[in-house]
Amino acid sequence: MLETWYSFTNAKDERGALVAAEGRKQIPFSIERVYFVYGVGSGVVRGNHAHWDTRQVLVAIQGSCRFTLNDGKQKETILLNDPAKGLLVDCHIWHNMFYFTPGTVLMAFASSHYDEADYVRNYDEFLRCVQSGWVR
Ligand code: T46
Repeated sequence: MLETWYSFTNAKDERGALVAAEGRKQIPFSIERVYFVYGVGSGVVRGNHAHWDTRQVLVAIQGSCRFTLNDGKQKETILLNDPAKGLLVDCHIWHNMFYFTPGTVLMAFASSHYDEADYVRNYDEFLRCVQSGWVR
């Protein structure tokens, strides 16, 4: 099972709703980076990579999309459509996202600063990393 979810604080009252997540509480690491993806066309596939060290929690704060998680042995496709629930995308997991509905905003909390050297963008290289136990 590759699917791990974190439930955020969701404070709803007559004024609306406020969703909050804190590092090392609802997010299982210290948050070093936040970014979001928006304006993605419905036929577009993003991702198609794995990370050496970066761990992430992803949340569709508006709209929905699908995520495929693949550890080299099993693969799962997951719907993100709840602004108060975050999906763990751990390091060493090949991931891609697609079927963005119009207006979707996908927010990411990441455990490290952006570094292109942390990416494995070639699928054959990813499979070699899995085979070798991710030893550098
Ligand atoms: C994931 C999804 C949701 C930066 O400058 N800083 C950043 O923090 C990131 C993540 C990217 N960039 C630059 C690097 C590229 O020139 O933005 C461009 C697109 O990045 P990337 O190809 O990584 O975008 P996605 O949408 O394919 O993937 C990213 C994350 O890498 C990925 O792990 O889950 O967003």
